Amino acid sequence: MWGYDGRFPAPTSTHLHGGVTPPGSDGYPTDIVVPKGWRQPSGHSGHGGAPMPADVWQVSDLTKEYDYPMDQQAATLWYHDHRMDFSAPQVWRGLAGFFLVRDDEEERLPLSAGERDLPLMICDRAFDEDGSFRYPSLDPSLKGEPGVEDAYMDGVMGDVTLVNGAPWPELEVDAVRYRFRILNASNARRYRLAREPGGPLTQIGSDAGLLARPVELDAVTLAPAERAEVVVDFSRSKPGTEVLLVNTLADGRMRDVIRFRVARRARDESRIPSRLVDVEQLGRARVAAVRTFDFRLTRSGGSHAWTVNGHRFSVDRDLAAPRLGTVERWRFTSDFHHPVHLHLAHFQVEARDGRAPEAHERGWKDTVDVRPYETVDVLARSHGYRGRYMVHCHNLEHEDMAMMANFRVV
Ligand SMILES: [Cu+2]
Repeated sequence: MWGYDGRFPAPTSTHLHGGVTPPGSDGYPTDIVVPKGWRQPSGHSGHGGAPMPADVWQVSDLTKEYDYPMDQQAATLWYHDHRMDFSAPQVWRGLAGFFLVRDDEEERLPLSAGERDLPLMICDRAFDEDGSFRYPSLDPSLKGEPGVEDAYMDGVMGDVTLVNGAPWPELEVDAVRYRFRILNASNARRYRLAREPGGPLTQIGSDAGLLARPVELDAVTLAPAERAEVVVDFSRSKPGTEVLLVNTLADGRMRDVIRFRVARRARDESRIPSRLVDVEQLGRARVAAVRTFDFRLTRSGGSHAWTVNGHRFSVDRDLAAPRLGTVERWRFTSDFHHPVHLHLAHFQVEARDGRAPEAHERGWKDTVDVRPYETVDVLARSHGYRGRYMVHCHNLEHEDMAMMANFRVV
């Protein structure tokens, strides 16, 4: 149940990111919960370009019950706002959180648990002098004109790194293994996370579940909305020393993410098994259809918009109609960094520019980082429910500026 406590001033729509969720509970952008006294402006056009008639809105007053059947495997999911044209400023202000799914298969593994199994939500934000969130909205009340000033078209970045809401925190750890469920909850910033001093990060899970086998990496790259489950072993660090997690894609203060202070030696019964879970390989499945989705900036006349196959988002246009339970090859092409997210359908990366993906990208995913002028093929299975779902860019400013499309599972 999502409900208002009287403080958040604007409508919301809650999306469970990575959830296999019925369409009425998926957080469609026009399926909104509104605060007391809210009047939805009719003719509001937003970045979709076309006026949005009053009848496209499904409005719930004050509360809405969301149905999450949870017929899915253990994974690190999260939930966040998905309101039409306003997701970016609303997530920036804090409408996001973790949603951890567990199951017996995962619980049987001898991985770090309890206080040594920690979610880390990493994001960048900016603040005004009074401590309020600073965001370049055209209308900071979130009630009228959507969008950001033109200079922020590519995405909004902050100058403070938050981990679980705290700026550049320190965490005291035992000299043992920890399992970190890392989420990039930034609107637009990408991270390449590495240890300092150097050492391995062992990735054991991606967006939508555990990997088949652990993968040892020097660094873990996360585009907005991607998750990586990583085991960090502090046992070689002497008590009293520090280990930093840094973002090697950033400079200065924004390079720092979180500081671990290794406090003491301790018993550790965890280990990382060489085989984690069975991951069905979609590469062996029959491909029922092949579709292309091109993510780029489209200029027409004096205006520009982030588009999918040349279209700004429209509630009435479906770009695909996969059949329930089938596997399709979806090819994503781009002009920029676009983290492409599918609702409902989990997928596996099949190829990047025709080459097989690296080992850590061979698990289940719901978001893939499509890099500038790259072609990414994924094998996506539309499972669970029929109905209207979305494929969109998860750079939240691009998303608000129309880089979304419907697909309909039939
Ligand atoms: Cu984008």
